[in-house]
Amino acid sequence: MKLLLENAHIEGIRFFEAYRKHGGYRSVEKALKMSPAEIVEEVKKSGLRGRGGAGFPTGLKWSFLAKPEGIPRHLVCNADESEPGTFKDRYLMEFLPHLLIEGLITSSYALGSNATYIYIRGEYAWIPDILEQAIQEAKNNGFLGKNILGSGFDCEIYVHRGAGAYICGEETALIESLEGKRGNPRIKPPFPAVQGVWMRPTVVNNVETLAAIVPIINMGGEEYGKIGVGKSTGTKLISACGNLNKPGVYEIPFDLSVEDFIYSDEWCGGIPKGKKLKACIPGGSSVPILPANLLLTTAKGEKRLMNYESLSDGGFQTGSMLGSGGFIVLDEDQCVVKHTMTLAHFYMHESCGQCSPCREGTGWMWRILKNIEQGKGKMEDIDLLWDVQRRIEGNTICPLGDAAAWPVAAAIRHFRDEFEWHVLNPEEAQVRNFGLAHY
Ligand code: L3W
Ligand code: SF4
Repeated sequence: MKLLLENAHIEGIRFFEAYRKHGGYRSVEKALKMSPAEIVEEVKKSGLRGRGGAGFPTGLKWSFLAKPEGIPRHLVCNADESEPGTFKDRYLMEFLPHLLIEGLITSSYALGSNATYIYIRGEYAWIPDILEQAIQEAKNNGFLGKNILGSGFDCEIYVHRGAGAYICGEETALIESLEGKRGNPRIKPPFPAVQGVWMRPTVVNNVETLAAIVPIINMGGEEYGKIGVGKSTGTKLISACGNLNKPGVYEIPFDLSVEDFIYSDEWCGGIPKGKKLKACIPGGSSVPILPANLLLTTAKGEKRLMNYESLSDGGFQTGSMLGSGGFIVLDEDQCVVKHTMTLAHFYMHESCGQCSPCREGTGWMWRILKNIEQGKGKMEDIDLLWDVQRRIEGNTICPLGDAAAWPVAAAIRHFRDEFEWHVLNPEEAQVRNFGLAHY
């Protein structure tokens, strides 16, 4: 069942005319006849969880929004999709911009936001034009601007371009950047729901989350909540990449097994050249890597499914996270140490530098990993690396610290023999490391 991408392949669907012809903007017409509180109730009933990575219940987040007398409230769409391996929001915005705008209008009405912002990743340089055209078309047809469809509700949507910093995807760093400042995360609480943009109550939601508001309003929250498994309701966009025959963006049902997703021709079509599956990062680079056996089967010996609960079954000892849905597959030829080193370099580069465990720790992790990878490491470096990541996790202002620590911890936990191999076989390790001179 496709709830988001059903019409993605219709010619001209990027434009208002075709989008409207195929049922677009019905949810806005319906929503404007409801009260804002009724819409929040529908979203609560749907069980929708934030699609940016944390999986926080959307209806609950909306109900936290403070409503002080006379102070404007804002909705901000987090389109700063920068998590390595994650490109599903880009697909939505590029091919179905009106789906996002439709979701944004209804959500703005529900939350009382008359000025709504889309904060978009700087590297997605060609997408703001697509979004701005969709906004203009919606406005020309009475779905945005003053007195939308005669309801008395006014709403403008502004597209704000980021400048290419991963940290600006963290909601409070995004807010700082939107205000024109350096994108440094704020300490929470206060949460944005109480003090967000310009210290006004703000809801920050991911692109896919806001697009999902459209089917929720169209079919009703209760019906939406019946689709899926347990607390994983609806459907999920997955961006699949790495060693796969058919990488791409897929809308999956939550009862799909990881095995079917990788091997079935309907989905990713297996691994090129019939190579063996070595490991996978199922939810974007920040979540723990899993070796093939733990990826396909849970600790209880059940088939692992592509949903929030099943992917995290067993905690970080035997499980991982659905995260942002960036599904990265590694075949038997890939080196986990090299892979972990590359990620460590990314987090070091993207750390905003406010807290010392993250600012210093990410650099230390990269340097130790680089030594091991290049065959210059010692056995005790593996324990030192473990110690450094442990001192970062839970000791920082924002989740980037955790996100840098978890991949390192999981790589050592599940692939310690590979780290030891690099120490014991320095010459072979140096040969394998060719091509990484720039590090
Ligand atoms: C009001 C409370 N609001 C929580 C809100 C909070 C936020 C949401 C979830 O990190 C993760 C990160 C990445 N009153 C509240 C409240 N909220 N309690 O709920 O909060 P939180 O802290 O659990 O998560 P977060 O700060 O949003 C997101 C991980 O996702 N990730 C994804 C990274 C990158 C992308 C991308 O590029 N698109 O997704 C992947 O795993 O590491 O841990 O809104 O305000 N009492
Ligand atoms: Fe900045 Fe890292 Fe601290 Fe986050 S954890 S606030 S990125 S230094």
